[in-house]
Amino acid sequence: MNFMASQIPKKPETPAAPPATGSDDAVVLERRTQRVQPPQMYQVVLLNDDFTPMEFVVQVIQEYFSKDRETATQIMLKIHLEGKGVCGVYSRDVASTKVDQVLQAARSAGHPLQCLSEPVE
Ligand code: TYC
Repeated sequence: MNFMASQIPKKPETPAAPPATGSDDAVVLERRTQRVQPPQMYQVVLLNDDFTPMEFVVQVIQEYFSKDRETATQIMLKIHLEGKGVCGVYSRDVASTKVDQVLQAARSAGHPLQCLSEPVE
């Protein structure tokens, strides 16, 4: 029978720091820099257009971005005046789902509202 290993075992990514001993035999733990980065976050942005009713945009922001009516109205007005506005910041998958939901709701209602997600920073 052949007992040869089919894969060379991988080295652990972050091997434990060996305790260093100083001259007085005290154990010194080495400080390591944290290498894991937080996940990239994505902001969901609505774009202004000349046709989608303000009330529809407010309702979309309330429903899909969990904003109260006043906050949703402020965001809608910012988009209306400045051309675009951030409605929320999420992980990539959640942001993508929000975009799909908003576009689906807008198309179903016959509005040209545009929505996109982009990495934060
Ligand atoms: N500009 C639109 C209007 O005057 C309102 C609007 C606001 C449309 C925000 C889209 O993302 C938008 N009816």
